Amino acid sequence: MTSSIKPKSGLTFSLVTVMLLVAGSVTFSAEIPQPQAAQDERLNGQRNDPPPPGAANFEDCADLYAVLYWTNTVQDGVFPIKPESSTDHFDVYCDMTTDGGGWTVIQRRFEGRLNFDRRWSDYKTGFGRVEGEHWLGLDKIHNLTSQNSYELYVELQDWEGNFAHAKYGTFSIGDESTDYTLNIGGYSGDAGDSIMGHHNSKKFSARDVDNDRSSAHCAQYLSGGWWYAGCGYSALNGPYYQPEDYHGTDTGFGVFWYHWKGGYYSLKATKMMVRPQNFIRKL
Ligand SMILES: [Ca+2]
Repeated sequence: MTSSIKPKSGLTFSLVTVMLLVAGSVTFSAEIPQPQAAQDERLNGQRNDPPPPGAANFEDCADLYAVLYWTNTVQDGVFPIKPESSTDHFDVYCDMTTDGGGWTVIQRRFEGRLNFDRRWSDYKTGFGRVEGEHWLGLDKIHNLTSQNSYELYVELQDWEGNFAHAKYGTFSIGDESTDYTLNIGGYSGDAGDSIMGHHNSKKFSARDVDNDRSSAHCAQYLSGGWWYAGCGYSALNGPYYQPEDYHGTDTGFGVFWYHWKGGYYSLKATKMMVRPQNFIRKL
């Protein structure tokens, strides 16, 4: 049994086999990625080395959470997963602490160093580094959310140090043939609902693809890909502004969530993450 499981930070890792005794009666084994020194990492955590045997046993971070729990190593970090319908494993950032943990992060922004005003192909495959600011990719989000019934957690932070969240009991997106149509419902939280009421059942748009329901091109107008209608009440992939560079309506739209801070407040940080509805918080 190991007690040194840590989030991996590089391309390579070894495997540690851990025998776990569950509920005093059922024994199973699980192989856990073991970190090594940081190595070069390609865009979006894509690997160019073949996966070690047993490396992709986890369908998502909720799947992995149970193993970390029983080895007393629960912490946030980067881990490889492989959803059922994915052909390859890939790295994701696992939030194992917010609201009971087990969350697979699909979008994160907090410093504005990564450009989100991108083309369809980038939103499809993902961009950024999963340990930092990134968009996981629409194909991966589809593969994740199509293997089970998933929920979505949106965490927002303003420049005064306040946090708010919006949680949706239902969240999935279609595949590319549907233009990644959004299916979302079941709002709860303290941020207000700025997706479900307006953006549900809408297709994704990017700067080179206009699938919205406006005469304008919302993804260009708001400078980021999203499930726009006409255009909408949220744009978490909008342009990132430092507070000294943002002056409300004079500047235009930034990273906004209308029902918390209004349309002319550009947020400091955002995090979107998914988890199966049947995740068991307290093992
Ligand atoms: Ca349009």
